[in-house]
Amino acid sequence: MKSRSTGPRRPAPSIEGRRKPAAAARKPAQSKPSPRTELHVESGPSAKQGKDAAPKAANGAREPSERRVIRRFRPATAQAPFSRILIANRGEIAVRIIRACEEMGIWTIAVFSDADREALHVLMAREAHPIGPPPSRDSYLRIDKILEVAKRTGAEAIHPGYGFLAENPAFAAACADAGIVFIGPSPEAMEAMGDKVRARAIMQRAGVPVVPGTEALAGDAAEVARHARDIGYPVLLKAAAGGGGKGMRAVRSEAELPSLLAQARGEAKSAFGDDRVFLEKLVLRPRHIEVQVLADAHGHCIHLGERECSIQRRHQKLIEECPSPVVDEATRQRIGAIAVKAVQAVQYRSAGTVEMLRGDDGSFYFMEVNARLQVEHPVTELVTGFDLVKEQIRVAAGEPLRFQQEDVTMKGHAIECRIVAEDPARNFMPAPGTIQALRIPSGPGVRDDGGIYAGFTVPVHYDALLSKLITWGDDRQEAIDRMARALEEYRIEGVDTSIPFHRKVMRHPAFCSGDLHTGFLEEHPELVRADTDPWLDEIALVAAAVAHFRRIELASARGTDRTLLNAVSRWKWADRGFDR
Ligand code: MV4
Repeated sequence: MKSRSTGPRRPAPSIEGRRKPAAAARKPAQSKPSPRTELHVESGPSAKQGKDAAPKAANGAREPSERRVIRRFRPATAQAPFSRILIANRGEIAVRIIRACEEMGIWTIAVFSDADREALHVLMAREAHPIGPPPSRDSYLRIDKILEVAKRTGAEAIHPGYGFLAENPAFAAACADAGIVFIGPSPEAMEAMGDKVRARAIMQRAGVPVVPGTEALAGDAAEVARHARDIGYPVLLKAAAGGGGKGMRAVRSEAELPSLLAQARGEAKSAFGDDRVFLEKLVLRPRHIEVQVLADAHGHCIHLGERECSIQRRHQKLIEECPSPVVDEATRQRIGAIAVKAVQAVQYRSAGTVEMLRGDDGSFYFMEVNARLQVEHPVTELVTGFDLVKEQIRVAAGEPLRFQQEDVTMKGHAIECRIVAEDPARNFMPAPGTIQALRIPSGPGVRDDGGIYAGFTVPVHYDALLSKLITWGDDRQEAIDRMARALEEYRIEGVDTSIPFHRKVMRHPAFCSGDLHTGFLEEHPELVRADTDPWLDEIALVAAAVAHFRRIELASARGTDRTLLNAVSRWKWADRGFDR
């Protein structure tokens, strides 16, 4: 529900030298760190390049916005691949990477925009540095600022997470130029996979199955129509520079082609500055099935099975699972080998994903390579037992893979629900606000990868992902049952979230039977419809207030103990997760 409490804010967790925006920012720097800081600060391992481990201003005072963590730093027990990593991201994925680094004894350096001063990743990192105003183009997308922090703090490597600069070849190249390891593939591999027409051609040459289609088409509608006739309708227009469905148009007959071509070109031009489009045969009722791969710098590459990601809305995935309900072991090895062949065609290194489309007839086609760690990586982790972030860090440092294909076994089933600050009943409208109360589920088979805490204000500037709830079970049914149970336990007050939507999906017959395809939510609109009175929250609030004041009246009439007056209402927490 919408944030409406005006009660006192929870005090912010301690950040030494934290700078408040506006007025406070102009105060002179503290010349002396607080006694608490002096007493407990550990500066961590110093940089290999011999730079200062703890950046100090010329007078020895701490930079005003810098902070140091008071927790004891536990250096690596074994030889860590790096001693200091900068995380060029925010939210749940930054937290996820910090957790891997903590386990490996690697010192973490966070960066944050002005909107994220109190974000969880800032609180959890060993140190954190400001990189600019809230809009991502002024902060999380600023290659210069991020590299400046990396050099100043002696970071040996940068983990880009996903989104932002994760698939930007210029960033990967700039890291290399600065002598800093980019934890991801080479700029060349990224570049090759970024252009969808080029990627198609490379894959075709490597013997990877692609959907029947064309190269980039520069010509007019008549020429495009000739190609469409060859392929046979229905066809799909796609942007050459594209990805993520932008500039995509399904064409069912020649009559619709000219106007749809103009639309596709226009959208591609504005989204990518490149109006080249190409054609593919339209795959009907497809499933989105992707294969996780892991490759080192020594030519070794393994696959870690597939994920099914068909439940999405406007190319935003909402639920993912591992394994796919329609992939048997023989198919898994077949598409796994295709995925390995695909990434080896570009000398790919690091964790990556080969996205495939599965037609209703069981055929698999290459779609694209996601040259990054993906949001949904935890389902693969739970089923294979690998820690993908740690493996990514190890291969980035040049270590050979410690596993062979035979060492990869899959056990049980995992499902991930993306908890986003959007209102599913209002067409997934963004619902930023302050998290007023939070109860995170736990118990057997439950993992929550979150980036929030009670009291945190979800900034409006970034994507709406608050956390990912992942459950594991012996089989798909147990994973679903655990997800349904965990979703009942989950409470996020203050912002609307996708939790009620996920509760409905977990008991939907089509989902439970595994009958998934990319049009699932269009086929089952009841899952995204508001099914209760949107005023119910307000009515309940008024009822709670009336009950409260009646209690006060009774208490004063009877002269009862004052503690009754101080009782905190729990009305929102007593609803057993009633689906709104
Ligand atoms: C397709 C397709 C059907 N036929 N290609 C959408 C984004 C991009 N990654 C690939 N996409 C599609 N390509 C052919 N030849 C259907 C989609 C598609 C889709 C794919 C994956 C997940 C969700 C999707 C939703 C709509 C369309």
